[in-house]
Formats: sequence, C-alpha cells, structure tokens
Amino acid sequence: MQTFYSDDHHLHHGQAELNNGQLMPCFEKPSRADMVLERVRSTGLGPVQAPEDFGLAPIKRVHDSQFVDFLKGAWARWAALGRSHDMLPLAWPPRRMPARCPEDIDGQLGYYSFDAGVPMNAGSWQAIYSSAQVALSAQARLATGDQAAFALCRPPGHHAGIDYMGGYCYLNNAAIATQALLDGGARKVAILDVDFHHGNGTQDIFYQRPDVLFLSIHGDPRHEYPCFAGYADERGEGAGLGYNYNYPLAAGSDWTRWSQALADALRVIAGYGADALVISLGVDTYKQDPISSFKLDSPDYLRMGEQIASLGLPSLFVMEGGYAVEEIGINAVNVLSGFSSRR
Ligand code: OKP
Ligand code: ZN
Repeated sequence: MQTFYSDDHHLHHGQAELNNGQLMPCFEKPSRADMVLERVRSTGLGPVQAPEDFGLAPIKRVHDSQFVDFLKGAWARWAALGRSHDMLPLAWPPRRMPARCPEDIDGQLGYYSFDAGVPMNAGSWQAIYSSAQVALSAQARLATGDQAAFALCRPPGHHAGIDYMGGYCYLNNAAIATQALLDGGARKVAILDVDFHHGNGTQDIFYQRPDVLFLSIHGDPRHEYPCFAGYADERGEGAGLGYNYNYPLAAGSDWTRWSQALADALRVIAGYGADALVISLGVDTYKQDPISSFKLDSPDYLRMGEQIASLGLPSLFVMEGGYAVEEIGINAVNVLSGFSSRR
C-alpha cells in the first residue's frame, strides 16, 4: 500500500492547550506523524511518496471560500499586530447572539472556530495545506485503480466543518478526499470514522447528502469531546436522512464491545453500495491514550484492518488522532497491515 506524506507538518507546532483546566503542552505534536512514518518504513508497508499539488479548488469544494482565505492569511494579520506567540481564538457567539463576522483577527478567530484547540504559528497554513494535499494525492491513487492508499495527514481534519476549525483540525482532509472521489466519478462513498472522538465536522459537511454515508464509532458525547455531537439519534437530514450512523460507546469499552459496533457499521456499509471507502483512522482508542477512555490493545488494530478489508472496497486511510506517541506507529500501521493481509 502506498503512503503519502509531507515533511511540511513540522512547520505546525502548537505550544499549549487547555486540558482539565490546565494549560498543557499540545498533545497534537510533530513526533506523532514522525512515529507513524518510521513504522511505515520499518515494516516495509510500501513506498512513501510526497504529495502532488492539487491547489485550492478541491479544498473549496468542501470548505467555505472565505474560511479558507481566512486560514491562509490569518498569521500575517496576527503578526502585523506585533504578536509572535501562537494565534488562538478567544470568544465565540453563543445562542441568540447574532453571528456576524467581525473585522479584526480576534473576532474572526472566534467566528471561524468552535473551540480553542487550534493554535496556529507562522508555518501552520503550509502544514494544513499540505495535509489536505496528502489526502488528495492518496485519493488519486484510488481513482486510478489502486485498492488502497494511506494518507499520513497531520494536522488531522475530522472536527473541521465547512466554515470552522476546532479540536486540532483546520481543513477536513477526509471530506476533501471524499468530495474529490465523487468529482472523479465515484457515485457513492462511505466514510468510516474510527477515531475515539466523534467526527463532528465530517458529519456536518455531509449531513444533508445521500451520496456520502458517514459512520462514526466514538466516546459517548454525554461525557466526551466534542460534547455537542455524536449521539445515536443524529441520522441525517432532508435528502441525507438515513445516511448518518453514530455509535457512541461507554468509557472503558474494549475490543469485544468496540468490534460489535464495527460489525454493525460494516453491515450498513455493505448494504449501501459504495464505490469507495474512506477511513478516518484515529488510534486514540488505544488503552494508553492520554486523552481518551477506550481500551483497545495493539493486536486489536490488526483485526480492525482485516475486518475493514472484508468489505472488498477500494479504501483510503486518512490519519486522524492518536496521542500515545510511543505506540501510535505500531497501532496505525497494524490497521494497514491487517487490511493488506486480506487483500
Ligand atoms: C482530536 B482528534 C480532553 C481534551 C480534548 C480536544 C481533543 C481533540 C481530539 N480532556 N481536547 O479527534 O483526535
Ligand atoms: Zn480523536
């Protein structure tokens, strides 16, 4: 299986985030992708390739054009105010406060985000842009007939919506690749999100559409981030009603419990008749993950890959979360190896 990867992710290195009321060093850090790349190489999973540049057009097929332009230009505006520390949002419009787009950078940061987990520094846009190009390049392999590809994206994307960032995510890499598959001739695409956190951005982007089936297995939003989405009764809307499936699971869920949800999700995907499958591959379901509460173990990820392979669909794996840095490479590549062993 071909891996796509860009060194540009090193340009994005947030300093601090809030966790349990404490300002802490960011969990989403460059060594995460380095560890996955190292494991891809040491296991001989397949060749590693730099992304092609598809430009902004396929990004703007998913995201609001003004939001994308805002992300691109935000650091320059921040730096022009003499600020050299990380850029972070500070205020958000709650219920009943009109969501007008303000003019200054601080107001716009709040307007275009839903939380403060989105630090940006001088090189962040380049990393964000390249992460989307990694997903687009891997997508192109499927379009030309490959059975699988791995987009080693960083930063991740599944919390980002049409016009907002949040939860370490700026552009929704999986959604951008999915739209590109559709624009390249696929009629229907299924997205399976196995990250510990609900993929609220991806759900939101495709919520009213029947051409993309979205399924997510995640920590119960009654107790887990992103707090406001991921309930089982979110089934889609309008023409998209019936094309959204959420599997919220209790804290402490292990492979026995998790794989029951997977089996149901795979059954639904098989009945949908997709031309391709996109997997939002987070491995923060791991038992040692510092910000999550599931109990999957490393060999479980091999089984996960094998079972996903049983669908027989062209499959695009897009890296999302995973914060136990020592094991992130083992766990992510186990999914890919398990998949490859059955295809
Ligand atoms: C991004 B991805 C928990 C803090 C959670 C944000 C988590 C973002 C996860 N105490 N902060 O889905 O892995
Ligand atoms: Zn996550």
